[in-house]
Amino acid sequence: VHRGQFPPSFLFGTATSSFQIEGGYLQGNKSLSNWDVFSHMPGKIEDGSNADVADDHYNLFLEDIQLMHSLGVDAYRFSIAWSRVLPQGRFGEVNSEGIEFYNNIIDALLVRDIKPFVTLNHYDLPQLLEDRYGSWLSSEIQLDFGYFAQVCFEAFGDRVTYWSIFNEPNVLIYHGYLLGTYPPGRCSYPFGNCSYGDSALEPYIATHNLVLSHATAAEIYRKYYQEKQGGMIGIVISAPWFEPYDDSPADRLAVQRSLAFYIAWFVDPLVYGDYPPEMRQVLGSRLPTYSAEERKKLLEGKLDFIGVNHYTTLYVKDCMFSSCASPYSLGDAFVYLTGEKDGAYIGERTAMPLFFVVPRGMEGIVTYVKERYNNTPMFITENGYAQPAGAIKDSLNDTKRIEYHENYLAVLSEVVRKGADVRGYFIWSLLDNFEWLYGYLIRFGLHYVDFQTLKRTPKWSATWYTEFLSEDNKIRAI
Ligand code: GCO
Repeated sequence: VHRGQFPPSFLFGTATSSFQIEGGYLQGNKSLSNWDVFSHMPGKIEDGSNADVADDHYNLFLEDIQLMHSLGVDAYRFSIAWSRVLPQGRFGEVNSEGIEFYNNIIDALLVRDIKPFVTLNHYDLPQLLEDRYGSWLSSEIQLDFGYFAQVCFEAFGDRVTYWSIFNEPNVLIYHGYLLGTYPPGRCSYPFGNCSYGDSALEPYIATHNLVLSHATAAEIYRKYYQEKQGGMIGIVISAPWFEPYDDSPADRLAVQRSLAFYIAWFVDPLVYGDYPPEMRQVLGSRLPTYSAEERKKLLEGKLDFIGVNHYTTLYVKDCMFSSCASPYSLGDAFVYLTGEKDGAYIGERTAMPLFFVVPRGMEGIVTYVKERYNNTPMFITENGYAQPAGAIKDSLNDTKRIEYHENYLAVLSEVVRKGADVRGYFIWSLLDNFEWLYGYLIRFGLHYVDFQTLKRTPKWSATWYTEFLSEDNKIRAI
């Protein structure tokens, strides 16, 4: 597979997020984020690590942009740390050092002809907003998020034209409010990592405020920036593919419920102005409703693109009629997710739990999003292969990663050829980095990072990507 099999304007890039790479957690007037605080709590991160330093990208960003330049990417997907730009949320000043940091990144990208593809929220927020009013559980967050979005559009929008308002809100909600495994570490589900309080509605409330925060940011962009800056705004969603465990009507329905409870819950409101009917059917009035005014705001803000983060495919079993709820269920969806059937895995296992190599899943998910959302433009905003932690000598020859990308890209090029409006593909990740719950135990990078010396070394996959992206391959198309 080579880039000539994709349309000439198709963007290829790499992706990162601020908390996972920046470090510098107290540098440049930044305040503590919810993830700073959470990762410092004992027992939350598997290897007992934190991201105080991480890849030290805060200090080494130029070197990292140089690595991207060597790869020959068209675009770079990264996120802005809210706690750097507005350390006190809307209760304090805009931090000029934070603005300067991201300005430097954006300018360094542009002189190398790399397009910035910016995420406003990749899970992290100033801890102050958690302490003061409970972040996503309060409608007050809309004011803060809207203000943060506006500050970013104003400061960077003259050069940034791709805005992902949220990254994987579905992961944020499931981990943060159902399982308690991400901040704020709340459980509304009997199988979570903390004691089960009387809080079964919290995920629905938090999502409601998050979706309305998106709508607020979109409204601000459409009203004040769209015409002048001409950018696209979208959402990025964690989007596995699901296959029925048994070819039974119950399991096939369970697949539809999984897609609704995991993906459409967050995307339907931003396209159709309401939650998915499949969810309403199960939840009735436990699911909040949008007022006429909110619905109007949602519809006017409408997404310009949907970002699909795709890594894995899982089997889905129905639990509505047989009881099988576990941590691998999607809350109230009455489903059970697994990668295993009859002693065999759905695809090759990777170092990441539940991440299996199933290239056909790319076709499944892209086709689902295309059909459900009338071929709204899409980007594959993440796709990547997890290696276990290991010494450099065992990590550089990552032929499995190369194979993974080749196979997923081959399927993607077919789906695009068949008419899916996918406009770009980002490899997760440029660098090995802080992998949330797993700390430094799992490596997704095209570049190996020695977390002692911070030295970056290209893996074989970096060389492969460079070759894949080469001009010769671009020309082969014609
Ligand atoms: C996200 C993802 C990334 C992860 C990657 C591997 O929120 O976009 O969680 O940050 O590092 O998906 O798990």
